[in-house]
Amino acid sequence: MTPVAIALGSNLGDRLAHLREAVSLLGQAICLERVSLAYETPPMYVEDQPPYLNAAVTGETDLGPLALIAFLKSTEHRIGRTPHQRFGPREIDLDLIAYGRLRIRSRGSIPLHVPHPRLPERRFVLEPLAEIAPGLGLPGLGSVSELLGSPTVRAQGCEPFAQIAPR
Ligand code: PH2
Ligand code: MG
Ligand code: MG
Repeated sequence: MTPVAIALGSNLGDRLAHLREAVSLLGQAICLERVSLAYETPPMYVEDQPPYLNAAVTGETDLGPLALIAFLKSTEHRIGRTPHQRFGPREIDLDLIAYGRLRIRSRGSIPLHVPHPRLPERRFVLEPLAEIAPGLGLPGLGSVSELLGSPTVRAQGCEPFAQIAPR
């Protein structure tokens, strides 16, 4: 079993229902350990879109990294994700943040990057992750709580919104 961290986001339709369904489906292939609150966050990169709900989960899985990424994609599909522009609005987004201590930087026909390369600039990923795994080390990037100390990150909005899992 390998420890993994996954970031969740939704800004279309019933955002909270999408996050809850995602957590329930993720449980089919990941032994979930912790589920963060949902946080409401202003959209980054493409600012003309609705606010997001973001969250994070940690757990352990028997899937290899490629199988896990394929599982995340198929789960997005099952929840009803439709094609959207890069950084644009989406029903559900499931991003692999960390897979054990694995570090991949591959620019092949299918680019593959673990840990997620834009993690250090995203409070909407770091804050939920800090709630459930503050000491988590991201290979090559530092720990979650270190990254969250950056002033540019701290300047971004991120407000607790609701509980996802009844735990
Ligand atoms: N996801 C994006 C682009 N911008 N902004 C916020 N606040 N939260 C997201 O999950 C997000 C975003 C594309 O993946
Ligand atoms: Mg994303
Ligand atoms: Mg994604």
